[in-house]
Amino acid sequence: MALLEVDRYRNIALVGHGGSGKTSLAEALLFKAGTTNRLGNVPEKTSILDYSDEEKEKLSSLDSALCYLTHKGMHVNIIDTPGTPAFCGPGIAAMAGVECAVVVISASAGIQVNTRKMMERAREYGLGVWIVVNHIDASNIDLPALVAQIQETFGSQCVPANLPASGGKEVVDCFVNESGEADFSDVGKAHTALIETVVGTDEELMEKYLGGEMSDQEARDAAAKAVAQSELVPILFTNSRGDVGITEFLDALEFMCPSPVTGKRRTLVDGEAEREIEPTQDGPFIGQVFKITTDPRSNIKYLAIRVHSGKLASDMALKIVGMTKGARPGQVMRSLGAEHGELEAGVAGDIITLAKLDFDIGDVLFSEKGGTIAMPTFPQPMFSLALQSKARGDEDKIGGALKRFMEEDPCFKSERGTGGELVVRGMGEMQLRTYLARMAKQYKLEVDTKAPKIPYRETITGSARNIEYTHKKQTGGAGQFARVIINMLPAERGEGYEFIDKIFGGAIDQGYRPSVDKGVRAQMVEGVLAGYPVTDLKVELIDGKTHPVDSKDIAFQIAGRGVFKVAFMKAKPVLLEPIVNVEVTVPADNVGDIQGDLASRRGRPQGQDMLPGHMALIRAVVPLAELSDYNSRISSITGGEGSYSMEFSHYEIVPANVQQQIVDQHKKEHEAAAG
Ligand SMILES: Nc1nc2c(ncn2[C@@H]2O[C@H](COP(=O)(O)OP(=O)(O)OP(=O)(O)O)[C@@H](O)[C@H]2O)c(=O)[nH]1
Ligand SMILES: [Mg+2]
Repeated sequence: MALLEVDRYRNIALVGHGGSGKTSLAEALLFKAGTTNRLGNVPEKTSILDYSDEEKEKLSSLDSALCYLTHKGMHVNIIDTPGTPAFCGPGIAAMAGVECAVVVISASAGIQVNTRKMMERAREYGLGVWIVVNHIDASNIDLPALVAQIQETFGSQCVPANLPASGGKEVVDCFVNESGEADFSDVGKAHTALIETVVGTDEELMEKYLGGEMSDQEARDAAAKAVAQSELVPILFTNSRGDVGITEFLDALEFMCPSPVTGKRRTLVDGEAEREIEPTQDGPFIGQVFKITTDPRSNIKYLAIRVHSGKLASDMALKIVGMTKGARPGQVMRSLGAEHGELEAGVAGDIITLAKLDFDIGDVLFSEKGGTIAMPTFPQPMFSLALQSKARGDEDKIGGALKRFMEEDPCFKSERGTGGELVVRGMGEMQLRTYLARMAKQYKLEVDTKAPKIPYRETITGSARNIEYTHKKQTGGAGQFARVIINMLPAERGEGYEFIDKIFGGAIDQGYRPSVDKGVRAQMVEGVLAGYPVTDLKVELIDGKTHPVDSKDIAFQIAGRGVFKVAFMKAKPVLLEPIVNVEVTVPADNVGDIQGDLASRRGRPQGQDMLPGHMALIRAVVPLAELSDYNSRISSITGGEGSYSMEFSHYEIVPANVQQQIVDQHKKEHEAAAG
């Protein structure tokens, strides 16, 4: 295929809640445009996008998948993303590859948790948005009410671009048609609303329109721009299993979907310098990695890259900031689900695939001058499990497998937690269980799981001044001597630790002062009160004493540790605990029980929304420590119909009575360990 001009590319990400029909819509588009010669079907396990064994088993997407089609001289790249809220990572990352997020809503389920989340992320990141109301063949649906609710929730700029007609057997385009029959509303009215929203973004055009002088072409040119500027969010209707609204969707891509030229421009940041990247194929190469997948069979790592400028050829040297020697990109490819076909070059405006390169999601690859391009913001995963290898000696291999999952999913983390536990963190239990099952199947690595220790922190709320500590050792061999005097002061939350050398003269030799700092840092890692890392304080070294023979690095380190412990206990020490934002979706009848349960967990309510289908969304901030059994609790209150998600919010001081329990528990464990 010949390479196209930049403005002939369209890049869209299908996002939204699980089961809304994103994958089915993508399959219908591919089939209609002739990319595939049979219509892939999720429940029959013939979808080329839900191609992994796990996706076929769950009948749901677990990772984003790339595909493409050509239509009316356009090359359209489509990224199908998972709708399960716990797998939102790949969906958010996909936004870095496109100009337009297509938010798919099921006509029967309506606006759901992940509909809102993805809408928020897409807007925050500055993408154009389309809404697709799919599954319009479902029974017992109320489309006028859903449209009203979409407008109420997401704004009046959401207007139908077409309307179902003939009892949902077809859709009528409201951009071109000035009148006509529809199942609800009125084509004429919808046409006027749509055109007025489009011309409302441009004064000159508005005048022409009011004067009856606007050409069709002018209206079309303004439409994509209005979408790019979030002044228009077109609502399209589809039945992706029944070939309704699919052709209209494809046609609308041409004039209602922002192209790389009319859509969101990316800004390249290099230190202080910022510049908007011109999407031209003549410029130097700049692209950003937004997806990584490792083929479980061949072990080959594939990187999906959005090209923002220039042209990538296989013999170029690709770099990221900080890298001196470039990497050869190798064969440029184009992905269709699990298949990767060869491509002659990767040009600005397109999405390409490269293999076997050691880069990460978010990396900006360049040929001449690089920098960074902001990614959409990811939620901080807070659902965690501590892992214990079932077989001895597997720890390194487990670390390797987890690293691979972490590379692929920006909302999955593995780390050494409190007390050296191996902890995995994600958006929900299902996501973590999926990765652990994958690890067992693909790598034959089995683990036991338990609730991890809560990552408390220790800090101070008061100051301690002129605290003196002397370390002296004179038994046998060479002696040790160090005397230090410090002030300890609290710092703002999040400031960490600062060491300030305030010694006048030479009370402590210059060379030993960093030793005191080193000792303090070592003690901060171990904690004082209950074995948790210390944070947010300042230590001023104000005085001390050096011995001409016995003073040495180690002596001052020990003194640093010692003085820190004494000062810390005098400076009103407290424990800090992580607080999370929780969103609980439950049947409306369970709201009272859920609120009561949250209150018993020291939760503070932050508001509540009614959702369609007699459901409610409850928001609260809750200490993470109170949520270890929350999954099963919600399940039992709601008979399995409720769900929740959480994100890290901030650290807060633990209430005194709870702190006492944690300190006592630590003492008990410490004594038990000591023997
Ligand atoms: N009748 C009908 N069924 C549909 C339609 N769209 C999707 N389905 C069915 O609904 C189910 C879910 O569709 P998917 O395409 O897998 O939904 P998804 O949004 O990709 O779901 P996740 O990957 O879990 O986020 C499947 O059984 C589809 O066959 C539609 O328009 N009409
Ligand atoms: Mg899917």
